[in-house]
Amino acid sequence: MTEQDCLFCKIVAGEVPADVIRRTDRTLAFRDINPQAPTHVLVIPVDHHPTAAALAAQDGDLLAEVVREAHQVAVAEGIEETGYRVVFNTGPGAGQTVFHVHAHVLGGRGLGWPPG
Ligand code: DGP
Repeated sequence: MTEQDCLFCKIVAGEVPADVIRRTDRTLAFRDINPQAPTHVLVIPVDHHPTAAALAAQDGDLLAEVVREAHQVAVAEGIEETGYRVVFNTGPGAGQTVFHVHAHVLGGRGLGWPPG
């Protein structure tokens, strides 16, 4: 399930290059082009779903798989022990700019709270 003109669908299809670090049958993890921390990886479902809320409604198992993969990224990047953050920006007011659901996995530095 892909959507025309979706940047992350194009990354899944290999039409836009990305630094892919992990993949499963249903997910892909690649480095953010504009990293906000020493580790900044995006985990997406291969299929197109616009937001975390939409994915939760349509396929909760797949959303759980995205979160499990976020944890595997943290292990692979060596940030599990020190702590890391998993963020789903949901909606324009929260800063979502790409409407193909993605988990930001951030770590490798101290992370302040509350986020901006
Ligand atoms: P958000 O603002 O939550 O929708 O996050 C979108 C992220 O996607 C943002 O941190 C920057 C990243 N991004 C945008 N374009 C590209 C791209 O072409 N390649 C990669 N790897 N990341 C991108």
